[in-house]
Amino acid sequence: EGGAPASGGGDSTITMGFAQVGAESGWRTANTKSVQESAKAAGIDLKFSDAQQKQENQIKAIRSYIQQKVDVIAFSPVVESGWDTVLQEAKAANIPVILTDRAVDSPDKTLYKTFLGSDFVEEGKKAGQWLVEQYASETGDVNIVELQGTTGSAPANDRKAGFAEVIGADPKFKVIASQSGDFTRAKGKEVMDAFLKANPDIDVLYAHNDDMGLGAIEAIEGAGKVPGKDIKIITVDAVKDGMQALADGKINYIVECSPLLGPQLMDLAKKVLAGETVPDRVVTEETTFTQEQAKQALPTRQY
Ligand code: GYE
Repeated sequence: EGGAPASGGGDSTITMGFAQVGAESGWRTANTKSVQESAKAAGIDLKFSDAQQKQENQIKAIRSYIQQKVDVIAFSPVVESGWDTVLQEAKAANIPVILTDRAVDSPDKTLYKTFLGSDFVEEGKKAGQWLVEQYASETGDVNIVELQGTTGSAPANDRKAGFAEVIGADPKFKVIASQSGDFTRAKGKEVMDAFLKANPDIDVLYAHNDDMGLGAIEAIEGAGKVPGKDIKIITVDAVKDGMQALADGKINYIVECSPLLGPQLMDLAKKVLAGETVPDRVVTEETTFTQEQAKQALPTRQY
């Protein structure tokens, strides 16, 4: 396999430095596995780091990849802002960068070659559309609580915005509380506990990922309420545990977000290094699941 520039250290094997967000959720675990397996399958030498959801750790990892003169850097930026300096350093070192999963807000689009991942605004809209349809004949207020993803992250910003846009068309939909649960089960439970104590009358929970929804289910059951019935639950991701809870009737609707980005990422890296032009945006294809659809999909679900 050709394509690696001479700076790669002699032979033609491509070396990729991958700076992962962390291991905060089932989605992330599946994403890491996909990246590692497809690097292996593509014959790409992968250097992998886990930033434990901290931007400073990711910046450190990227700087070390620059120092090691890897051929290509790929990363999933934990938050959207604050990347310009380190991306300029990679550019100055002639190392192409590919964004995967999450976006950066840098106005200079020459700082990276392409961005592969989901359309998170669209995911938020799908969540909102389901709600609007479910409550079409409802005339009273619909009280919603929202568990946001990691503060400042693209999926948290965009899933909130897409949802708000759709439900905003009807004033009966009231978001009575909205707080970050950092995309983890533990935080999802903790924040939902607080929501339940402060608000006796919650109709709907919108959680920006399955894991926070699953943590919230524990809080709801702990408060003596029935998840999926007393409180309707919408989440995003569709990882196994989420799909199981959906099939069991504890979640009502899941918007899919695919973590299986590895094969496309390796393909894009090879093309970039071979000097081929790649689209500056590659959007992941995904669907949505009702409880019935989850029952059907579960047996063959890959993650
Ligand atoms: O939805 C969540 C994970 O960036 C799309 O990060 C990803 C999100 C995913 O922690 O579960």
